[in-house]
Amino acid sequence: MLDPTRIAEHNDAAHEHHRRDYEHLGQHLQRRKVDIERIVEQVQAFAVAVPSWALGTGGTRFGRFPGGGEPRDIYEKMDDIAVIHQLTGATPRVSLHIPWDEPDDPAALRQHADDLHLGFDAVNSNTFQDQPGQDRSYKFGSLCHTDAEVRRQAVAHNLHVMEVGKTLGSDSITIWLADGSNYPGQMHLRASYERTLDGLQQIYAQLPADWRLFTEHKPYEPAFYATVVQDWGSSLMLAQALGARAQCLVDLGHHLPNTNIELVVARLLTAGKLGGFHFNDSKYGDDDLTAGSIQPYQLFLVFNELVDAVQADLDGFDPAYMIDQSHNLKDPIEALLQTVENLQRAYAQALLVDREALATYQATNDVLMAERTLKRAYQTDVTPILAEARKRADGAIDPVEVFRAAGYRQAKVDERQAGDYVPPSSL
Ligand code: AFD
Ligand code: MN
Ligand code: MN
Repeated sequence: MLDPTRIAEHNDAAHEHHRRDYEHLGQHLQRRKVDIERIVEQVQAFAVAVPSWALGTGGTRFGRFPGGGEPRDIYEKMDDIAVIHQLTGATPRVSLHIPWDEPDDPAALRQHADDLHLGFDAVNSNTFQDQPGQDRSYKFGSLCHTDAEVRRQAVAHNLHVMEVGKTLGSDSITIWLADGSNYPGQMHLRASYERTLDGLQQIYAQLPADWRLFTEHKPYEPAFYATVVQDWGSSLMLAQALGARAQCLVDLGHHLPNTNIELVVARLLTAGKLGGFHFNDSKYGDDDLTAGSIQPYQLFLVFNELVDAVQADLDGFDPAYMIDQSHNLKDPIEALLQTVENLQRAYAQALLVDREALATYQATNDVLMAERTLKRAYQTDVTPILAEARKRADGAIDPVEVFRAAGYRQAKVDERQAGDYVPPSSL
């Protein structure tokens, strides 16, 4: 972790400018009848899980350009996540991918996490790649496979992942399936869905009583013709067929261009089936770019639905917030610091929406004023609120600045030998 006195020194140096900005914003919000303190408290309570696969440099199928000082194992990944949490106060949990980050000794990993004041969010299973020594191949699918033995193996893997998760203290499993086909005729469209549901039912039957199971949809890649769980409709059908503890996970990059994702979120909320998010951003496909980097207004509109749901006290509303990004060019830690800030920004902006006024404009069909109400919140610079929330959590007023000044990455370059890091696929 970083030396806390470094963070304190940085905050002291930045304090005077920050104080003035914060006061100014507080007065501005007061005129809008918003208590800035309430917003800071809510931003402070926001937490998002970091995926274990986001700490090393990512890549595409064309290549990978690793930076130095990458974590070599899950223990070092946890160390990096602890630094992100130290600077932001907002990433207390890790979402583990198995087998990429399968711990040899889950109890020992849990102890390491405890020492770092970290916990575990959803565990992720992987039946989209073959592992060394594996009995059957997933080349033609896993839960959807025509061969019952492959399906059995995929179910067993998910049960194993849940066992690991139980030891770690997780309370949910995310299942993303690459299952699908590349050509018309290759796969029976209805039968493959039914086999998938059957496998998920076997997994769901073993789900610990206090756990949730998330199905994650994705339109294409690696299946280029038909993916079994290709859209939120398929995901919702599965979750509804499975039962109350099955919900849908929305990965922001898993939609075809121009999909209205906030509307998808609203529909899943209505169905009581919004399980959580994989935050990232994209221009074209499953690009896994920094959340809020390409379409910040969309991110705000998604959070607007979430804040609205909280205020409406919707049944079963308890979304798991997770990041799912691949950092090909940026330093992964810096990219994650930036991501956390972008998520908190969208959340804080959404908290500023004057919902009473919006409801009135909607009721009277005042289109312009309704839109302007959203824009007014979105266009408010909430930077001082984010900085204040971090400062109160003993984090940094400017996390990236402190991270760079502290020389953490350089220290890791010296300490962590290159060459041992095995990158996950670019999925
Ligand atoms: C997929 C999904 C899913 C999965 C990941 C692996 O987003 O969350 O765990 O890739 O990198 O595209
Ligand atoms: Mn995802
Ligand atoms: Mn993805």
